[in-house]
Amino acid sequence: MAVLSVAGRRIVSLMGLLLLLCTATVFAAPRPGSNDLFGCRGRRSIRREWRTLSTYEKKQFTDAVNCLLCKPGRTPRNLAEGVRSRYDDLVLTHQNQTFSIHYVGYFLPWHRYYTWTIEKMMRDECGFRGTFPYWAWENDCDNTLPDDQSKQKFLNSPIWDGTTGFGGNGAFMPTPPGSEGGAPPGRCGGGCVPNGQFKNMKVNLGPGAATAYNPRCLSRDNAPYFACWYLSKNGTARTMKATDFINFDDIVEGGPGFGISGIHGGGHYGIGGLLGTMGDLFLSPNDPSFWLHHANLDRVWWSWQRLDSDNMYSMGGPTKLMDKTSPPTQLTQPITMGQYVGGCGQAGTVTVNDVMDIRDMCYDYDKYYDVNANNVPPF
Ligand SMILES: [Cu+2]
Repeated sequence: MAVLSVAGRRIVSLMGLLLLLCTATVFAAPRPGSNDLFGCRGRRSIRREWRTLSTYEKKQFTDAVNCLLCKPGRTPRNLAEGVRSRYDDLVLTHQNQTFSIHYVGYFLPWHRYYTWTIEKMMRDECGFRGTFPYWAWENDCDNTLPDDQSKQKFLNSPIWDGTTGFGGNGAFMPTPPGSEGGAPPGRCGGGCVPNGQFKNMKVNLGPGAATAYNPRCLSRDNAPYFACWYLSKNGTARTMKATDFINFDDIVEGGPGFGISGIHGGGHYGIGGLLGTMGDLFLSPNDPSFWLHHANLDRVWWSWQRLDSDNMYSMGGPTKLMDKTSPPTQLTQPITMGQYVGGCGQAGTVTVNDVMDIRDMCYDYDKYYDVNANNVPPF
């Protein structure tokens, strides 16, 4: 073995230092009283906004998603014939639980654990060592601009970049007769995603709750005007000003109807419109932009939790879909991803209480929203 010169050793140690600086993981002392249910072993990864990632970091993320799209699924065919990939296992879990995880108090905790689960699968099964991204949508939405400029700003977001990003809008397809009621105002796509890192992916399940094998393209039907109605800075600020969890969840989820969609529906129907994958309540995780949107919803919730110690473990809201007379959601409610999702060592079933503090789940965010929806350092 060659002996390194002093200069050579200096280069090696400089490389080591650079590697250390480049890694997305920080070491954090476990919080007192936390039981390391999620196996953090003192490590915490810090999620960052998509456009602050380097080209290399973006590729690490999209490669890991593509890896899950290529690995064989584990759900037996007799349970869901359409499942082909590990990614489909994840989509199926969302499809199967759709009516119990939306428009209920349980919505935010369930989707927090779901997003944590894909990150865990990417790390454990696909060797992902990168940064999990979020989409700070106000960067692409400014409803104080004239309509045409606001639309162009949304469509030209680096999120949709045709090379490094999630790809652009589908070609315009007219609203099919009879489905006008499901079309968000200003929808302008509907066809297959034409470029980007997921251009060739196959959507195997759906539409809706269907689980037969039905391979087709990933589709997008952007509705920029509608999206920015909710996702401009003032929509997030309105959410951050919620007075308690029930009020907060109500504003985030809104209701059925394009006039009351909230920041959750604003992103789903703003990206997926009527004919796009993200607009399908059951199937939306099949569009990888789902994870960017949900990571930011999670960041809004976490930022709101951090505003006040009363918010941190505040829970409630209906246990039955849109039924405000149903019993309130409790911290003891179990959350499950089902038998075929997650990996070695994943806590199979956790409770809402377990996912209330994301520092126990081995991650945090580089920036939080303040009450006026400015991005500020963690507080
Ligand atoms: Cu969902």
